[in-house]
Amino acid sequence: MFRTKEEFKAAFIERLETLFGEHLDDATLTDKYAALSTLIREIINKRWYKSNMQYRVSKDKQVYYFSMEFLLGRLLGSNLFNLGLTDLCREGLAELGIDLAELEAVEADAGLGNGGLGRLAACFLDSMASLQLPGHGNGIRYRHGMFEQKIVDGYQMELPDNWLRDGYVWEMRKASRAVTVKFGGTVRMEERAGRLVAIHENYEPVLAVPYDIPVVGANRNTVNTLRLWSAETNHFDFSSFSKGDFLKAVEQKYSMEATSQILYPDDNYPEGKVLRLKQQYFFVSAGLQSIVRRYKRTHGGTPADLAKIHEKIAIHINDTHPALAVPELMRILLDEEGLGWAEAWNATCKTISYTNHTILPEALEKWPVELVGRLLPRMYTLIREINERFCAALWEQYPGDWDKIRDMAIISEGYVHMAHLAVVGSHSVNGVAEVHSNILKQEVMANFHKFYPHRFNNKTNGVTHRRWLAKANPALADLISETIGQGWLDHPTELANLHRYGTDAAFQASVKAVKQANKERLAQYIKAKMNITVDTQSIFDVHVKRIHAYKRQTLNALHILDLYNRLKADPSLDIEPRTFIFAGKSAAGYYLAKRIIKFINTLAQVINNDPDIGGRIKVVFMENYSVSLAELIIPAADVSEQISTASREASGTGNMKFMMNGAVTIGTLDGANIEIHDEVGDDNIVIFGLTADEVLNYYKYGGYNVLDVYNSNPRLKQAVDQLINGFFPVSADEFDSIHHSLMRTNDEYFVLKDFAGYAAAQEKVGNLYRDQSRWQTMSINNIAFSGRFASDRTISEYAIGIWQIKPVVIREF
Ligand code: 26V
Repeated sequence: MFRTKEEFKAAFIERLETLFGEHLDDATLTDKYAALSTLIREIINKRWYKSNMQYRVSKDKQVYYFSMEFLLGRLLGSNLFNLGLTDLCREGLAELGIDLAELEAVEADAGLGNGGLGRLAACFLDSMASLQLPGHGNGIRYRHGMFEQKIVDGYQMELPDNWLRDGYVWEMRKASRAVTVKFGGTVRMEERAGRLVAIHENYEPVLAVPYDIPVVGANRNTVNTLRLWSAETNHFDFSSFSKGDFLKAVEQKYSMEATSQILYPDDNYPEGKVLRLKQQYFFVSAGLQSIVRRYKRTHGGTPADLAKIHEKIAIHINDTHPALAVPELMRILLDEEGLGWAEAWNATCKTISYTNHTILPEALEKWPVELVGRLLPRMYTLIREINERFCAALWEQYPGDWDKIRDMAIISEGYVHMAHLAVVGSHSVNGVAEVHSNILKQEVMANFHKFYPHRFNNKTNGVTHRRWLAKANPALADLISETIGQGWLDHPTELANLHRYGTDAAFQASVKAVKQANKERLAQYIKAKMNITVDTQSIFDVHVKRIHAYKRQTLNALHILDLYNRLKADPSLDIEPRTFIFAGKSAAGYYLAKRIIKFINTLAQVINNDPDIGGRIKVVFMENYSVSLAELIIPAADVSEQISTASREASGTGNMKFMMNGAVTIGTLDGANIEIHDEVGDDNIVIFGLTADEVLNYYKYGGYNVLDVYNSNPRLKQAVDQLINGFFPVSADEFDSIHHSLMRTNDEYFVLKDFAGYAAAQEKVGNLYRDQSRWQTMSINNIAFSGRFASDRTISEYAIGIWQIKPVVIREF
């Protein structure tokens, strides 16, 4: 370990020599990245070992966060930050003529997630370690993460992500800890010593090999573990091989290893593929096997010991994707550890807790019974047993009410309903923002809430302020610390002390200067990547997130089109110049979302090249949105677009990241926007549109007719017509699907209904921006009241309210 800059420089130079036999002058960026990251890894490893030792001896309860996605982004910068080594390394490297930021950029993003749900899991890992909580991740080591998006002629193209190409310095393969996961085959019940036991035969064994990634906590010594499982096989079909059927032998090996090859890129957009179900069981079974194995070593392996597993272990499932944890933990306790049903069920429910992340009906997971029975025969018999017992309990409570029982059953109409399995098999069910949790209780899961009233609760999401403020926006972080001290880094609610400076002219000027520099940095990137010049004096109005109908990128785009129409009609129109920035990926098979991307790009092409506009408005669609790109874009935003149809966005987390960086939200009363509004008050946010209650009422009772709105708003009518009247230089039917989704299916997401409110809100934004002092006050107040949205707050609520775990102090060394 180096303590001073001089020691660091010496260690770094030596590392280049020992790793590559290379002198500093000859080393490439990649070599320098390897030298620095391996040095840091060694520091981490020592703390990792200590943490593991401490967890073993302290025997405290630990939590495992099961998630199909962990959208980590890059780790060098966040590890340096959490170790408190950023300044020392940056300065040391600078003296060697090396730019730390350039080294950080060498690292590939670990894009093992789609969007909000996966990034939330990554923020939670950071907060658990930083709060000294013994909490670990369990997931899949996808060979290919989220696809790389290219925009070609305005269309999204998907290229495979290859994040492991140059190796991954932060992972440690643990071949000796591999476990076997069994697929297919048959199950029969046999009586042995007076007990019915399940015998699973003729299955396909897949070897699950763990790769552990250290999760470094801020400042103190905690290093937790993210365990990602890779499917491998040591089975090779020698009989086919020796018969000369080489292909068959190799094919079987590949099919077994396929399980962890790809991340499904369908955020909130279902694709019920067999391989996805296989992935779900793969990481759930492997994770539980390794957790139980460790539990037995530490706490004893008798059935009586295992019946108390919930006293030492909490398992949290991130959405329903890991809901097979319920039957799999039952399987282990019943079949492998010899517990009886009642004890096993008691322990299982008390161990598992579940978070719901979406109420979009099409995203609620269900698997065909036939598929579950064929791929996971033992899981299927257990799910049936759980379902029968649950339905019997329902019958007790609601005798004769078949409709209700059918509605709540785990298995019905030929499907296994994963959310029902998760609710029945856990002790806590939470939503991710107040409004979302209330909709769960009152609408989507109302029957379950009546049956299990104490099981439901809310945990409003948060984001790690270390990555999203301190690291992504170092100049703002320094300014904050100079102004209110450094306490906010450990206690983010102390950001509220900035409120006093909201009207302080000097502080306003400093905040503005930081924003300006961030805008220049983003503008340079846009120029270099896309050869578009944007006006850094204009409002940077930013809409970045997955492309989805309910997120309403279309509403934003139609408003831009309307603004353009008005500027064309009246060149003297006095508007505040604006740069509209979009980014986001569409699911590969989501036709409408892909056309929305093309629409935005076409709009950009028309507007950016129209001399009449003279650059007063510009549209930019940045390709390949990712964690790293978000870190560049968000600190440069003036305006944060959070305009989902009310009730559809469970929480949103981008909204929180923008707020922390001083952007002003234009948004609907949806998800966590409502709580942001509560924190900052009416004066510091621009709200428009239908409320969640209004939307839900329309869905239930009807009463909305898109034609009424269309016919009564000529500006809106013009913009909607332009989609299909040949206005755009594309083939005549290019935007038919967008037009259809608005006009032919009665505008499911209320784009037209909210248009006038949105246009008025946008006008208000423009006017507010003109009063720069007023705007800076708003910006500062957003930063000041963002402390509640730090994931440290969220995680302490989970720790106290759901997991019942306490911090474990890792001794100083
Ligand atoms: C769902 C599905 C369902 C079918 C198969 C493919 C697939 C892949 C991913 C998902 C996840 C959808 C849920 C999700 O990402 N929800 C988002 O969670 C964020 C964190 O809580 C929240 O902020 C967003 O509002 C919510 O949309």
